Amino acid sequence: MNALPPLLFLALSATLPAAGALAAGALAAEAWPTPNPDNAQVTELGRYRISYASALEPIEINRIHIWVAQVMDADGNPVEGAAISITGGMPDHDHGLPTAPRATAYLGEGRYLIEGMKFHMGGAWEVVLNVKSGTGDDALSIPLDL
Ligand SMILES: [Cu+2]
Repeated sequence: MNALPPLLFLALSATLPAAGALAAGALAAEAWPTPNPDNAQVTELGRYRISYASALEPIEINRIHIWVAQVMDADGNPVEGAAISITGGMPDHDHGLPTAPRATAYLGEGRYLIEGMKFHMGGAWEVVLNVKSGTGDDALSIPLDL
């Protein structure tokens, strides 16, 4: 009696993070930014192809916003169940990101919701998406000129 039926458990797993994101003030599902796979970039070791979209386009200084990253494997299949961590900063200034962005929900089709993105000054930034999955560890460094 204490185990959820598998289908119900899957449904809860899929909806709870999204509900949390909405409570945190994120955009409704229909408004999530949509990465364009045609713009995908290959990770350092060639294990993944990642495209991303920012809810702020262009990105504005000092505004917390969300990104969506779409992660495909080298064959173009969506990568599910990956652990994504976000690092980065301004290499020229020797400081990191002012926030600790996190991947908070899986949106399907290899897409991951990233909350807490913020840049607090103009200049050359670097955002690093670190991906761990059964396919292996790899990272993509995204240069941004803000
Ligand atoms: Cu700086």
